[in-house]
Amino acid sequence: MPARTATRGVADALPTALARGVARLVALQGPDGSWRGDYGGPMFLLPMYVAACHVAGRAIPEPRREGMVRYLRHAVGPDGGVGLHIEAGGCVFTTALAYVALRLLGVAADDGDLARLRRWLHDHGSPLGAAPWGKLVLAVLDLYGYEGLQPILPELWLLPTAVPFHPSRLWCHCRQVYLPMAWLYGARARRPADELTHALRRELYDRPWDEIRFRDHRGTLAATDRQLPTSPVLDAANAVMAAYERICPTRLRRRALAALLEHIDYEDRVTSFIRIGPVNAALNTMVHSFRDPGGEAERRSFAALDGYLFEGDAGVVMNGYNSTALWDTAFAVQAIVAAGALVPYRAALLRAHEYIRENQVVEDPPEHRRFFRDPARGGWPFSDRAHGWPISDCTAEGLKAALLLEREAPDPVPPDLLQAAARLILGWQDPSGGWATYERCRGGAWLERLNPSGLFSDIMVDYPCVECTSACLQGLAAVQRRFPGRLEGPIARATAAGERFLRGAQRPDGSWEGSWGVCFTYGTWFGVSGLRAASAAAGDAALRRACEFLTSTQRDDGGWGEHFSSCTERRYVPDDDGHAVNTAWALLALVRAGAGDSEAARRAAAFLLERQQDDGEWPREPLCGVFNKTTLINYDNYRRYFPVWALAELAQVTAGFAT
Ligand code: LAN
Repeated sequence: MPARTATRGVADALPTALARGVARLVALQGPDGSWRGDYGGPMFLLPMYVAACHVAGRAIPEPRREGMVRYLRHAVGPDGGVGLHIEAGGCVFTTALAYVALRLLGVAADDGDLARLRRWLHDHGSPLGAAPWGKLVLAVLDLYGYEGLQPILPELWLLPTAVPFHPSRLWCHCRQVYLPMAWLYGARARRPADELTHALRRELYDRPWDEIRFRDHRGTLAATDRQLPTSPVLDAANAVMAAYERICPTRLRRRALAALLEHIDYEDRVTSFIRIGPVNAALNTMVHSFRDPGGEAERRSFAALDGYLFEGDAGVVMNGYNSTALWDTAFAVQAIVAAGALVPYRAALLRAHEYIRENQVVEDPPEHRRFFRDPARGGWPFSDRAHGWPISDCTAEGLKAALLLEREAPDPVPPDLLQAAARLILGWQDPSGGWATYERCRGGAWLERLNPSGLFSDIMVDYPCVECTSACLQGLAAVQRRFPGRLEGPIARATAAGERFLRGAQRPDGSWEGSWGVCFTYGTWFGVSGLRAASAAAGDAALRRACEFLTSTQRDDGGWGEHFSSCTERRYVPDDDGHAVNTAWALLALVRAGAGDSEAARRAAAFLLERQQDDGEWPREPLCGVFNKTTLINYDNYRRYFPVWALAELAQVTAGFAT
C-alpha cells in the first residue's frame, strides 16, 4: 500500500534530518550561548542611521560605509525605486531617504543607481509626497521645509493623562517614536545647510527650492505612500493643531520641550541608550546632537547604535531591533529539546540557558509610573536585559525555555523570578482576555483614526493578538505544572479568559490571522497551541476546524506557501511556491491539533525533508516576519529552527517511529 510505505519512508528519514538540522543549529550558536540573525527588511532604518551620523558630523569608517552603500544599491528595485521593505515596490518615503543616504555616504550624483532613483522620484512627484516620517527626516537635514509638516505637538505631553489621546495611552513604539519627533518638530531642529545640501535640494525636487511653497504640501501624499484610508478625524485634528501652532506661546513651547527631554533622557537611561527600537534610537541620537553636540549622550548613542548594524550578504543593514537573541534562543532551545537532542547537546543547551537566565529583567524601571512604564521584573525582552523592555510573548517563551532546561542547569533561574514572570504575564492580560505586546491596551481603537503615519496600520494602541495570547497561555500552563498550587486561582481565571479570546478570534474557516508573521499559517499555529495549553481536547471542534483550514490550503507538493498580501488583504493568499517556514508552522499546528498521523502531516513532512539542504538548514525564502500589516522583516533563523521543531514534534507522535 503506497501510503503506508510512504509513511514509513518519512518516519525512516526523520532521525537523519533531525540530526542534521540540530547539528547545524548548534554550529550557529554564538559564544554567549545565544542565537541571533539578520533582522533587516524595513528600508527606512539605515537612511535614518546615516542621517543621524550626518547631523552629528560623524564620518562612517570603511569598510562599513562601503557595506552600507552596497546594501542601499541592492535595495533599488526593478522599478527604480526603494520600497518600504526590501521586497516591496518603490515608495517616495524610502526612495527619497535612500537617495539622500547614498549621497551622504559619498556616492556622486551622476552615479547610475542615483540617476534611476532620481528619475523614479521625479516620476512620483518628489519628496513633497513622502509619508510624514520621511518629511521630518528631510526637514532635519534642511531638505524640506518644516512648514510643510503636519504639526507634531510637544504640548500634548503636558496634558493630563486622563485625556483619551494623551501620548501615554499610545502603543509604546508609537509613543517613543513621536517623542523625539515632537522635540525635533517643536524646536525646528535643522542641520545647517552646506554645499551638499544645496546640491541635494536641486537633485530631489523638480523645481527650484526657493519656489517651493512647503506650506501647501502638508497633506500631499503620493499614491505609493498611502496605505491608510483617508480620515476626516485626522484632517480635523491637523487643522486644529495647525491653528494652535500659529499662536502657541513661546514659554509653553519651552516647557513642553523640557518635558520631552526628560522623557527622552529617561528612555535612554533605562535602555542603556539602546532604546526600544531602531527609529527612536536614531531620532533620540539626533536630539542629543542638537542639544549638546559632541557630548556624552551623543557618544553613548552612537555606541549603542552600533548594536543595530548587521553585516549581511548584501552589505551592512540596520536591524529592526538591537538583536533577535532572546527570541531566537528561546525557540532554538525548544526545537532542539523537542528533537530529543538534550543529551548529545547538553553543553550547548546549558550555554543557551545561561543566556536566557542572564537576560531576564530583574528590576522594575525606576520611577516607572511617572514615565508611563510598566513594571518589568521577571520579564524577558526580545533581545537582551540591557534593552530592558520586556514583551508578553518573549517573557512567555523565555519562561518556557528556562523551564525546559531547569533540571539540567547547575544554576537555574531562581523560582522567585520564574513566578515573577508569571505574575507579570498575569498583570498584562487585557479585559478582552487577550494579551497585547508590551503593555495592556491603554487607549481606544478609535485612536487609529488619528494615525498620522500614512503607512503603518494599527500603531496607535497595543492591540491584543493571537500570538501573544497563545504564548502567554503556554507560559502560564508551564508555570502551573512546575509550581502546582501556586497562583492557581489567577492562572485558572486568566486561562479561561484567554481561551475565550482565542475561540472568539478564530475565523469561520478555522484559521487565525497572525499579526507578526505571514500570516494565517503563523496565526493558526499559535491559535491551536494556545487552545491546547488551555486544555482543549484533541477532538475539540475549534481544533478540527483549524485542521480543515490547513488541509484546504495545503499545496499539491505537501507544503504551504503564504504570500505577504495575506497580511494586507487579510485573507489567505497563496504564493507561487511552498515555503519551509509556513509549512513548519502548519505542521506544528496539525500535530498539536491531534492530526500528527494524518496524510496531510505526512505530506508536510515529506515537503520539509525534500527541501532540507545537505548542511541541515532550509533555503532562504521570501521574508515571513511582518509588522503593522505593511512592513516585512527578516527572521533569518526561522528557516533553521521551525522545520526542525515541526519534524521533531511529528517524530514524537509518528506511530512506529523508532528512536
Ligand atoms: C517587533 C519585534 C518583535 C515582535 C515579536 C515579539 C516577535 C512579536 O511576537 C510581538 C511584536 C514584536 C515585539 C515587534 C513589534 C513591532 C516591532 C517593534 C518589531 C517588528 C521590530 C520592529 C517593529 C517596530 C514597530 C519598527 C518601528 C516602526 C514603527 C511603526 C514604530
